[in-house]
Amino acid sequence: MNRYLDLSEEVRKAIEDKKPIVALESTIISHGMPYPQNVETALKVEEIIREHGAVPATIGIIGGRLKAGLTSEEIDYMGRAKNIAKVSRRDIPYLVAHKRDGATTVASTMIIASMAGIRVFATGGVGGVHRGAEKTMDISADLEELAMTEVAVVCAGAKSILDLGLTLEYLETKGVPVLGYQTEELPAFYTRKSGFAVDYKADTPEEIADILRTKWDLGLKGGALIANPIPEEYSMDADLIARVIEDAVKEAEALGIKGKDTTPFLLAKIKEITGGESLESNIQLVYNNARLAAKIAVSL
Ligand code: PSU
Ligand code: MN
Repeated sequence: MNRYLDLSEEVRKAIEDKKPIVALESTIISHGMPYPQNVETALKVEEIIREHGAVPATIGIIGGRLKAGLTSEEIDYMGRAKNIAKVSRRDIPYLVAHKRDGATTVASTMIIASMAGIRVFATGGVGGVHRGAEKTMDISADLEELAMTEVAVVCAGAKSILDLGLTLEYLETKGVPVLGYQTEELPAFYTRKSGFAVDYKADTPEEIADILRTKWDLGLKGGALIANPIPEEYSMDADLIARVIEDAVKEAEALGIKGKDTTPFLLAKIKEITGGESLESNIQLVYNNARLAAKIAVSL
């Protein structure tokens, strides 16, 4: 075991007993949702994973220790504390060396999950190629991580704050399979449709587990993106959300928002404009992804 890594008691026991484990990220807690909904959601997600026969491992960095499995007190702390850094791959050494706290993104959650031997991870949305990336070169490190680290990420697709077409092109170049769960189309987070096709449709968690096992048995490195559409009853009006995102992207440009602040700024703006509706959709799609991830982990 890596000397910088701490396992929670529950995760340690699950590894020992060879039980299925699902990783969860903490940027969604510290930067993705307001308090107290962030903490309530994080705890409920863990409960859903347990109900489906797997063990949750919420991942983060506390006092410079990489944590696979946070206690409910630690989750509450990550949800309440201000100034918790958003941590991607490049930030890990600094935070660990300086014994700081950090909320892990998809990329850094994959790294820590992989250190703990965890292969399945549930979240809301992944980072990707931003609109205008041909100029800004703003491409999330999440995509590079999917190319190199053996973890399958279950998400509800990606928000159209990103350029979804370019994101798919990037994933193709990097050899990352994009599997649609019971869909041919890449979902766009708040909505079930995006106009872009996934690489392959998979109809059951067992089929997904089989494809993942085969990929890794073949010695092909890297992960996979599992796209799980938001349940119909919680999906939002496509025109409304398109307009809101358009406005948010324009405002970010006008304010000169750059780098790691872009995604949190856009997410906060969308929430500000659409109020509780988008938050409720966001929460429900995370629950939906937790259910699917637990089933895939059990099957694996
Ligand atoms: N997209 C969402 N919700 C999120 C994120 C992205 O819809 O919470 C977070 C995730 O933690 C993701 C990170 O890994 O933002 C990507 O940030 P960046 O674009 O700066 O790589
Ligand atoms: Mn970026």
